[in-house]
Amino acid sequence: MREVKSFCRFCMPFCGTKVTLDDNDQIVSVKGDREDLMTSGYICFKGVQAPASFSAPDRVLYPLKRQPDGTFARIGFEQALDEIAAKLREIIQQHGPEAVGGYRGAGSLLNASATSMVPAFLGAIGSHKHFTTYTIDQSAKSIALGRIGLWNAPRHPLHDSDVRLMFGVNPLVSLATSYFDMTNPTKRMKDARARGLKLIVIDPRRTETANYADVFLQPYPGEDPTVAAGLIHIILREGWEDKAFCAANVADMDALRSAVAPYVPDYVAKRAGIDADDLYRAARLFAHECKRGGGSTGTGPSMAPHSNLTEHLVETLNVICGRFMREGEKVANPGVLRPRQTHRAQVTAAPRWWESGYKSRIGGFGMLGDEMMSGILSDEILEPGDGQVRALFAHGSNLANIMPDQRKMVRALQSLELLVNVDPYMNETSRLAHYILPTKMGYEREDLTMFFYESLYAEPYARYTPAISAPPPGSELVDDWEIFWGLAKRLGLQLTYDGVPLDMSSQPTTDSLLALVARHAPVQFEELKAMELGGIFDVDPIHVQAAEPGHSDRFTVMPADVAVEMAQVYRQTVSHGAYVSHGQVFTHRLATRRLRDVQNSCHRNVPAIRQRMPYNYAYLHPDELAALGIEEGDRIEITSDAGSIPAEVKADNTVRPGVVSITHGWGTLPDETDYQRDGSNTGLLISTDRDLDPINAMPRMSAIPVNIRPLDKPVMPKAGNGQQILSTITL
Ligand SMILES: Nc1nc2c(c(=O)[nH]1)N[C@H]1C(S)=C(S)[C@@H](COP(=O)(O)OP(=O)(O)OC[C@H]3O[C@@H](n4cnc5c(=O)[nH]c(N)nc54)[C@H](O)[C@@H]3O)O[C@H]1N2
Ligand SMILES: Nc1nc2c(c(=O)[nH]1)N[C@H]1C(S)=C(S)[C@@H](COP(=O)(O)OP(=O)(O)OC[C@H]3O[C@@H](n4cnc5c(=O)[nH]c(N)nc54)[C@H](O)[C@@H]3O)O[C@H]1N2
Ligand code: SF4
Ligand SMILES: [Mo]
Repeated sequence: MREVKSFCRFCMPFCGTKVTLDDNDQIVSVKGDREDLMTSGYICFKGVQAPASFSAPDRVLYPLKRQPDGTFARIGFEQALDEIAAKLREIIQQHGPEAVGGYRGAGSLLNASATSMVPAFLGAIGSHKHFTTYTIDQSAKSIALGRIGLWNAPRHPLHDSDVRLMFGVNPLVSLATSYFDMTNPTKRMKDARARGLKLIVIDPRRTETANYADVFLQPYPGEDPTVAAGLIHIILREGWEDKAFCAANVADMDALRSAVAPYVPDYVAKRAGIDADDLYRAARLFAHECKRGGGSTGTGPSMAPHSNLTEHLVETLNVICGRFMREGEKVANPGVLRPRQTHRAQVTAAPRWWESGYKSRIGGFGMLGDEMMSGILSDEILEPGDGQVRALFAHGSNLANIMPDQRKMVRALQSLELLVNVDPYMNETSRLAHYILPTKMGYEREDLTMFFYESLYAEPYARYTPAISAPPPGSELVDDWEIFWGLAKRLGLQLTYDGVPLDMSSQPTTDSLLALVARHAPVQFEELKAMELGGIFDVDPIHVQAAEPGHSDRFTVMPADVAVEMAQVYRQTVSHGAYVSHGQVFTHRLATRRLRDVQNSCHRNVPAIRQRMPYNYAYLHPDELAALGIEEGDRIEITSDAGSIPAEVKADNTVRPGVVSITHGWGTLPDETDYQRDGSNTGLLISTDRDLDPINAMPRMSAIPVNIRPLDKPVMPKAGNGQQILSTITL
């Protein structure tokens, strides 16, 4: 037995850990590491349960190929790549490069050596069909910046902010927000509060984060555009905006004034179901009493209807209150692994990236960076014609479980000529794949802290870890990148990896790829490797520079398309308790949420986690239970205009009446799901045939109008299916 330091890679903060290994280098236990530079000993239950995750019975230990009868048989890794390459060659020859697609999820985005591989591979093939979870998550953030414009210097860091305004984000549970601190957030919150940070939280549930709020607004889900417009209305009416900043940097204050004019506090309060005085208190605290720190959103508003409008208005709050760093201020985190940038106190006018360049054949959607919109992926696969996706790589994404409109996504995956799932587990997507190429997991591979969101750390921090544990005995597992490099080599493609052409004649190593990722760091890669805990590289501080002489770009806070949507939202008639959606009437709104012990669809295979949480409960206020004549533990059916799911009820007085709060990532394949065993999949309540946002195809994934009906009798378990490995986990 020995103890080694490393970091967990199950979710974004990459908590520093002390891992006990047995003599075969298998993980025995995991603890938080108090000496970790960022997380100071914090660890969650998922992280502690890593030994069970790494040795879970549904871990796939060697490559598998689906047989004609639907079962899987072992295949050698090289043989699998040969066959996949041959099939790809045939598909590309017959249908062209656009017939090949790739999808990256959390398992790819948390893997520093491999995450650039899918875009590199598709780029080399010449296909645009690159998707990630970003466009079913918070891509509204890019749309807002794309329409308002970008400030060329950072926002105020947490330690130097006197206020934060949070719409539908719960960093104390999700440890993931672009504008708080994901490392040890409860400690960060307590420290910040002790220092005097003011907090405003807007959420239909009194969240763990809301418990620290000075002002807590608990609106109905889906009313964020109304609430944000109301805040702007009050701020402009009272003259609390940063007038000098607006005069110098905003082009269209008058258009903003007229767009928010109708959003008077009484209208907003009535529509959102909040108190007009609380709205005023929030506006006053944010804009008048505090001067540093801004507003941000999370998945709640970004999944509800009008998500791009909400994000636009929240960013507008930041703009009109001038909540950006100014000339002369020191940038708290100029980055370590990414190239250092010059920061200037100036605006880049709205780039509206998606309006030029490639447009999708389905719906004519543009691109965000090199990504297409996930909301149309199923149709890109199902819809015949030029450019139809026929071969798909799922890289670290459990598409068959987590995609909205689950039934349609599953149908699409089943229709593919080639589905390759690059994933360590026999999950729902694996069960539909032609090939499952299992990979090493976190502690089994060399890694770096994630370079593309390193700016989310409070300080310029980076860390390397060696592979500390061995893959399970008897396994044949590879590092994820080997799959894409091996296929590119077979197809004669030149990969450009993180901007650098790779040598395709001799196979790289994980370390050589990580050295490329770290090529901009202020220390040599070998030096970084030698720093057991990584480092905070506060070298050559960067200060915000003055605007370039003559620079005249301005923010556009109320462009015509946003003004049209503002007016549309205002004209909507909303009657709470009787929501109309596609001709049907619904009583409640469903709000999405995250739970501490699971990460999307992951960790359901850990027995200790299932003991705490056998399925995804529907959380309802106790008054709702009384009104529905049900008790905690009873089953309900939740029905939207797209489908129905069963759920067991938990009484929860933090949830606003009128709302059902339930998480995604549960259930299994639609026709095989048995609630008792699997929980239920909220993706079945979402349609991607309609309700897609016109810019980023964002589906309606929160604030979904639903009806709730008590189920007379419990759903009886169906006979187990031997192939469903998940079912072997005892609840
Ligand atoms: N433990 C754990 N951590 C995770 C994840 C996980 O599954 N488990 N998932 C990871 C992922 S993929 C992501 S993207 C991040 C997301 O991180 P967050 O965005 O912080 O996600 P949540 O914790 O669900 O917080 C969303 C909040 O929005 C509220 N909400 C729902 N609908 C609305 C609405 O219409 N308006 C408003 N104002 N609020 C609403 C919910 O009540 C909830 O409190 O978390 C990451 N971290
Ligand atoms: N209804 C509804 N649907 C949602 C959401 C919602 O709130 N409501 N949230 C959406 C959001 S924000 C997101 S980000 C998505 C999440 O979508 P995904 O990212 O697809 O979700 P995860 O379940 O986290 O899947 C990660 C996968 O990576 C695998 N994995 C783990 N480690 C590795 C590795 O080292 N290599 C490889 N190759 N794979 C690995 C895991 O086994 C797992 O299958 O779900 C979205 N879907
Ligand atoms: S929060 Fe938990 S799962 Fe995420 S990195 Fe830290 S220990 Fe791992
Ligand atoms: Mo996400």
